[in-house]
Amino acid sequence: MRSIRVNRNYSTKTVALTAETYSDKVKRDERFKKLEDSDLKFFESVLKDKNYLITNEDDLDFFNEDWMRKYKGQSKLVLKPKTTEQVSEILKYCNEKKLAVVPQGGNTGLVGGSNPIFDEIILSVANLNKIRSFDEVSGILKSDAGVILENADNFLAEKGYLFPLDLGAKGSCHVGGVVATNAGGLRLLRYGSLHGTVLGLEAVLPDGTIYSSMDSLRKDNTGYDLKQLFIGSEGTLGVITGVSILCPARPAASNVAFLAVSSYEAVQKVFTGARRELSEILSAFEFMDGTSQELTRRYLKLDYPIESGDYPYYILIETSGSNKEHDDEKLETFLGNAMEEGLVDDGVVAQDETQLRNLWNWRESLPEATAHWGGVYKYDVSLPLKDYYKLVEATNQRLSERGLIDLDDDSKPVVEAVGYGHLGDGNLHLNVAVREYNKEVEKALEPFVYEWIKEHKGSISAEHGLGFQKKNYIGYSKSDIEIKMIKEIKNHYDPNCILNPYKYV
Ligand code: FAD
Ligand code: 2HG
Ligand code: ZN
Repeated sequence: MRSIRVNRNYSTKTVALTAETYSDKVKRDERFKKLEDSDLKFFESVLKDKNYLITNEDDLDFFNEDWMRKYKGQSKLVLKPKTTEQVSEILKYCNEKKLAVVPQGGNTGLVGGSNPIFDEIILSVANLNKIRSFDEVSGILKSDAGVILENADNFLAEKGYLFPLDLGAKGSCHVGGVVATNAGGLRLLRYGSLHGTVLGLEAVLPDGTIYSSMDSLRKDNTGYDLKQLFIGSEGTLGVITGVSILCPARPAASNVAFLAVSSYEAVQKVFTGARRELSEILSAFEFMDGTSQELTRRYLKLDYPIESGDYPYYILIETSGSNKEHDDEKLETFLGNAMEEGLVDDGVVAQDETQLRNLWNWRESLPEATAHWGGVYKYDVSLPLKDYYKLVEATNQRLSERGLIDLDDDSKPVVEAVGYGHLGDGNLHLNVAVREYNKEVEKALEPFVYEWIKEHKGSISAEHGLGFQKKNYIGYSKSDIEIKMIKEIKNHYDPNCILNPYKYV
């Protein structure tokens, strides 16, 4: 199993307080109580161990700041309960006292959703970290929410199974965190969305009520499917404490090919060909533009995987199946045809497990590479494939017209605007790498990017969610009626709005 622990030390610059950077967007809600000694005493009595309360300024930074070092809250308290009952007691108390709470998993989210804005209490589920059970016949895993994704997958590997979601942050993000985000990841193309694979959840509602559907079965058609409300709710409806998920058998054979392509037209043809010719063994189809590769090359200080030159587009294709000989032959024929048709200019196929890992590591290093210069504005979008790359071109044009962008000129705020993503799912990651976060750049990008996406019938969030970043932009992807229904559900379950305030609801 590939393994990267998410690196958070790429910049030594201090992080500006969200409340100051975005003072035009957000004010502290004075209905929320400020933390007092009596509250701390209560939490100590629930957690029964001072180590499960963090109040030290230096230690708090890790929880207050986000992975991109773009957002920073001012929480004075992190609580790390060990049981669902403790989560319930904490939330019941916070609801009664009107203390605001931010649920936090591995803190790898990319929209500022896991960090407070003001003095909200951070409720970390990191200590809820046990695998509860695994049924080797059905493949159903029941796990605490705070289990690190990679640990869950390693556990499953020993049983011959696989967690049906994989992403670059796997060494840090939690099973509960990915469910709360409805993360997509690198193999959604093959295993589908968490809305399909999650069978049941345990979650604590803002008033302390414990909801559980952990015993649910593969098929259960009895009324509303309530767990769906929590999948992708981003910590605004309840704190997820347990996850029951259906896991597929681990494929016996995997192949990875890394290809260079000269036109976007050809990229689309390679995709349709891969779906047709590789069909059931195709497990990932990842897209990267040439400039994203240049940033990665400079960041990793390694040569390109393909040494014959610079190309405008690259593709990573993965196959997973049960019969190595069959899969090798299929991939070879497919690649031979694509080259003969002139769709692929050059390529490498991993010859062993190390090469396979290296190619995936290269792809998974892109988010770190784009953040390496001092900051990054990230837009995670769904677009029809015909328009998929046009957004990167339009953004580059806009930044160039304003004289804001230059890869080699340190006096320009923007380093590069690059595109990569899960093309197989119609999901593009537009990343604008900057030397520092800058209001002029942000004004050039927003709402321009959101308007462009709406005009081209896309979604402003394919998999990262809305969080704080897109709090004012949900209307670009949801109708007034949908927003009204979302607010009604929120008000019903969280009338005091204590859970993850100042975010998208
Ligand atoms: P956090 O960041 O802690 O929280 C995310 C949100 O969920 C917050 O709103 C938080 O309040 C809420 N939350 C967390 N835990 C709970 C809980 N137990 N109960 C209720 N609410 C909770 N995402 C993708 O979709 N695909 C990718 O390929 C991908 N790759 C990534 C690669 C890197 C290097 C990084 C840094 C991030 C990547 N992400 C990707 C972003 C992705 O959102 C997160 O990695 C993951 O989903 C968040 O999990 P977490 O445990 O870190 O949650
Ligand atoms: C990925 O696909 C993640 O690597 C992060 O979703 C995307 O860096 C990004 O914008
Ligand atoms: Zn992604």
